[in-house]
Formats: sequence, structure tokens, C-alpha cells
Amino acid sequence: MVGSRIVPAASTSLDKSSSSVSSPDHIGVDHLLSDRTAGNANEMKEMQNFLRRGAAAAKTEEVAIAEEIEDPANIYPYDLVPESPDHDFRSWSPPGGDRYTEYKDGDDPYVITPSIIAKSDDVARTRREHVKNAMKHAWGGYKKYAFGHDEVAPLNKSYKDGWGGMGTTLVDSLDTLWLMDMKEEFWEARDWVRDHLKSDIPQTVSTFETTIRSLGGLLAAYDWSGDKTFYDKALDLGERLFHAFDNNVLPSRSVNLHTGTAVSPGSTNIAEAGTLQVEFRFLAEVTGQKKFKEKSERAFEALRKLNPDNGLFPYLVSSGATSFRNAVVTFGAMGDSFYEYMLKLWLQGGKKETVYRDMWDKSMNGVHDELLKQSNPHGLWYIAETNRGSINPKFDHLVCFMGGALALGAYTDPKGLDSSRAQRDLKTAKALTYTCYQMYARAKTGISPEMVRFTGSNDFKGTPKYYILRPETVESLFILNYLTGDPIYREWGWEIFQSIEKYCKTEIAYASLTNVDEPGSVEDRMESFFLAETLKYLYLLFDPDTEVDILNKHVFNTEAHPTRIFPVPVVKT
Ligand code: DMJ
Repeated sequence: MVGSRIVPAASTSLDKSSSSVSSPDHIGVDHLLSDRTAGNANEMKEMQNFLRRGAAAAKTEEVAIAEEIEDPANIYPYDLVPESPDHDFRSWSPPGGDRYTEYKDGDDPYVITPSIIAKSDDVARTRREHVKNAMKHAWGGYKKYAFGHDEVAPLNKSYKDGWGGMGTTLVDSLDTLWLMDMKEEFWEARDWVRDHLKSDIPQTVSTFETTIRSLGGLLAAYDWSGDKTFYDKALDLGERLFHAFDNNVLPSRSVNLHTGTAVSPGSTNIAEAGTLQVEFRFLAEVTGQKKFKEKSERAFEALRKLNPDNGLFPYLVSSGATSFRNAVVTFGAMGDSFYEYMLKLWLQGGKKETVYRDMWDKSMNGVHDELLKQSNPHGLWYIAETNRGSINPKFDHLVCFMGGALALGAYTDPKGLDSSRAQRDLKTAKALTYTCYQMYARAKTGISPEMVRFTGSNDFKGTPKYYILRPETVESLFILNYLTGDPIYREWGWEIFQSIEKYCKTEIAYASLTNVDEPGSVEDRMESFFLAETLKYLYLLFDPDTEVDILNKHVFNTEAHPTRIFPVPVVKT
């Protein structure tokens, strides 16, 4: 058994007396690998994968081995069957919700042994090919009908330029092409960026969207490939977007890329003002231009100083960051990624800027104290919205990023994964992700609506019921599988992927749905984040051999663009 070979080797380097979790850096990976005398390349890979999951997972698996011997009845019970290369997605029929209810409350219902993880990895490798085929199909349609434009129209076989006409899908897809080893397509796209991408255009663009999609895409492409083209283009775009910071402490929501004129309507929202810092800090890091770091951080600091007692920020704020302009707290649209960046900034800076981690932990306490609710009658967990303290049981698909974020926060908690805070957050992460999976499983197409309301007699109702190929649930499935090794997240992800293949695939690409309970209700829209995020997270979910390391090396921006972390020299207090 693969597992019995791996566990004793890894466990020799764990400090069994310590209750805190060591970073994998400290568990002697190189020593273990060089110690091996008879290993072949696959065995080495398995060992690396196992160790990459971190000491925490290794420890769980040690316990798992002991329990496996004592109580085989608890072992993960579901089949792990490889997919055929000819898998027929047309015969997929979504099996409905209310399955896997043992995962509802965020518990660990089963023992996951290293041998089960190894089997799940083998199955995943067969699924990964299907996701890559999906990327080839989507990219092929974009290339044929929309190359260099913002989006392809997946039904009309045409193109759209709603983001300023800067090849948004192409730039947003670069690192997905790289990570899926579609290098020919990657270099062809690089040539287009080199020869045609111009940021000096007389267009007023969204600061937030252009930063997370285009600047984030260029920076990640540069970081992974080292190609100077991306550096030059990122710097040019970054300089132009940076005019958003000219007038107020918080950036303007839109900016003219040619004149630098920033539009300041007097207020902004926390997501748009507080989701630029991962990108501009990385730009500062690679260019050495401190202004990008300092001014973008100043905006985050201004938001922090608004300091709500419970860590929960009403989403609308004045441009000068002097006051809140409403009392609505949401982890969905206009709130979401501000909270995400509290954690991501701390991770990006090498876990030294405690001010960001403290913000995150305070907000997560607020979530648990005030927003975490259960549905009727099955007790599904969700994060509600509030307005002046009164609960609104509305839950955007967007909120589904929180499963992954909470899990990542728990595995990196300075108090240790064993701490009650980290265990609380991990349990909530798993419970929320189950709810998000149910949002897919209960729809006729097996695809989630844009929003649900936790009212009525059966937990929730979808309203509105459209789906625009959003990534947040598969993002959480990837993170939870990566951290815990539990194959269940891959099973749920595979169901979702099969539904996307069956109900969203068009002749040339993938379409949105206007109603997830009406098969065939396709809409002529394929957002760039389908390639940047949804397909990337699905691929990574099924890629046990990835170089991406979310615990030690990389941080994903909110558009799924991973760049390397860079420990900051100064520790903020
Ligand atoms: C993406 O652009 C980003 O993930 C953003 O943070 C939220 N919305 C979309 C995807 O749904």
C-alpha cells in the first residue's frame, strides 16, 4: 500500500510532542527525499505530494492509519473509479441534492488514509485531462472568433469588448494556459500581448475589474514564465490604473487610461477599494517602485481605521474613508474580496504583517457571532447579510469563496491548526462548502443559481436563478481538497464539471444559463473568469502534481492569479 510506505517516513520528522503545526519547510523534505534509495520518479512525486499537504495533514493521516487498523468501518466509503478518456458527458444526469449529508455540519465523517488519497490522486489525473479538454475547447472558440477582444460570444460566434477592448479573456487566461501546460497557446498569446496589447486607450475602465483581471493576469504570467513582455505591459497598465489613487485616500472606481482622469463619485465600496493591494504590492516588489505598495496599502489602512466593533464592515464608504454610507454587511457582491484580502495580504507578506491577520480574525469572529445561521428544516449553514443589525437570509454564489478562505486561514492560523479558533473556522469552512455544493446539486441542471434565499420549507430557494460560469464553489473545493486530502471535494467538483459540460457547452465555447432549473436556457455570455478561475480551479482540484503551493509559496489574487509570496522586511504591529 502506498500509504504505509509514506507515513512512517514522514512521521519520523514530525515533532509528536508539539500541539502546534510545523510548516512543511521544517519537516525535512529534502532529507527524506535524498534518503530514499530505491524510489522511482512516481514514488518521489507521491512523496512530494504527501509532504506538500503539510504537517497538519500528515498528522491527521498518522492518526488515520492507527484508526484504520482499529475500525475499518470508518474508512472513506465511496468508490474511486478512473474516468475513461471517452467519458460521455451527454449521458450525465444530475442525481439531485440531499446526498452526503454526513458532511453537512463540517465534521470529518471518515478516516482518509494515504492509500485512499493515492487512489483519489490517480482518479484525479484521469479527470484533469477532461478539464484540460474543456480549456482547449473554450480557448479554441475564443481564438477563432474573438482573439484579442475582451470576450467571445459563445452562441453568436462573435466577440464583445465590454472591458475596454484590451483582450481581457486572453490576458486573464495566460496563467491557466501555463498551469495546464498549454505552452504553445501560451506563447502565441504572449506574442499578441507583445505586439498588440495597448493600455494607452481613450477609455474609462473599472479600476477593480481591470486590476484583478488584466494587471493580475499579466503579473502572474510574468511570475510563472519570467518573460519580460509581461513585466513591461504590467508596469504600463499599472501606472495608468494607479491614477485612481490621485484624488482620495480610497481609489476612484474608474479611471481613463489615456488621460489618467479618475472619476470620483463621493463614495465607493469596500470590495473595490480593498481588492487592489495584492496586485499593486506585487508590482512594487518586481519593479522596486514603492509608491504602488505604499498608496495601495494606505487605502486598506484607511478602511481598517473605520474599525467596526464586530469586524463587520458596511459595504458603502465615503471616498475619503471618513464614514460608512450605509449599514449593509455582506460577504457577497461589494463586500466579499475586501475580507479575502485581509488574509491574502498577510500571506503575501510572509505572515509578518499582523495587522492584516488581526483584521481577518476579528472579522471571522464577527461572522461566527452575528452572521452564521442555519436553514430550515435541514440545518444547512450559511452566512447571512445584515442591515442595521437585522438579518437578511440572502446568500450570493459569490459568498462560496468563504469555504476556501476560512480553511486557508485555519491551516495558517498563528495559534496553530489545533487551536479552538482554527478548528472552529475549519469546521465552518467545510459546512459552508457543503451548503454551496447543495446549491448546485439541488438544481435540475446540477448548477447553482446566482443567489439563494434561506426561506421557505426546503432550506433555500434560488432567486435569481441565472448562472454566469462563476468559480467560487470550485475554488473552495480545490482549497479544501488540497489542505485536507478528503476525496469528497473532488467528487463534488466532478459532478459540477459534468453539469457544466452537459448544460453550458456550446459548439465553440461555454455559455451562461438564464435559469439553472431549465436545461437549455443558455445565454450568449462567457465571462473571462470562466477560463481564469473556474477551469483553473477545477484543473488544480484534479491535479495532484501541481507546482502551486498555497501554504508556502503562492498567493492567489481574487481572480485566481497566483504569484509568489515575498516576506516583507518590516513587521507591522
Ligand atoms: C471574479 O471577477 C472575482 O473572483 C471577484 O472577486 C468576484 N467575481 C468574479 C467571479 O465570480
